[in-house]
Amino acid sequence: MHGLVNKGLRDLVIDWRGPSAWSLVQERAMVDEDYFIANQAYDDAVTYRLVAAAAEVLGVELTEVLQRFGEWWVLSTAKNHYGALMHAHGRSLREFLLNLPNLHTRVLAFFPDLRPPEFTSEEVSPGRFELHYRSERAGLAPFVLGLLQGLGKWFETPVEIRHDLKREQGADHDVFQIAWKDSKKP
Ligand code: 1MF
Repeated sequence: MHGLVNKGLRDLVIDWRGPSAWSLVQERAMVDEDYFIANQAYDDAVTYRLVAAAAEVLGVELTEVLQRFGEWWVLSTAKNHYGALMHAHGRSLREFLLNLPNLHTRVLAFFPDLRPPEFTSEEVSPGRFELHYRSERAGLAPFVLGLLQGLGKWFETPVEIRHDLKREQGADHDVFQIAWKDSKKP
């Protein structure tokens, strides 16, 4: 994955437990790089090893690391490095979810090496979306759950998210139900 992803994970570990924890993660994951180059594609195995090592060093489940990392990606990595991209895709959670299917198309124009997942979103009713997530990468659904929670915080919209259909449990792909209080409702 893109260097920005590994850098984001590094920053999260340092924010969570300090630089010494990051050193341990690097050691366990057998990753020598201290700095990841933002516009370079790295082997996915590097990211998976870093996430697994972070779970061991921090003493939490893999899914918790991925979920926290999803929130961190939106609220820190994307905000600090790609604020304009984020702002261009919506001024509300509803707008952003409607635009999510196009998000990676924009980035692909600049960075053809990207292997983005596919999102399709459907507005079921005001304040309710069904989001379909398809990826060539396995095991990252908790990351996407964290991304959605991060988006809720980004737009200061408390969300409830259900992850009903799971690829991990044999479904064709992952489906999330996202719900919030629609202020326009009576
Ligand atoms: O293939 C990749 O390396 C890759 C890296 C990051 C693919 C996708 C992403 C972003 N995506 C991560 C989930 C991947 C899960 C999977 O593969 O199954 C997060 C998408 C997302 C969802 C909700 C809200 C915000 C989101 O992301 C915002 C975003 C997306 C892409 C970038 C930044 C923020 C980005 C920007 C520039 C990049 C790469 C990624 O690279 C460039 C582009 C131009 C010039 C230099 C570098």
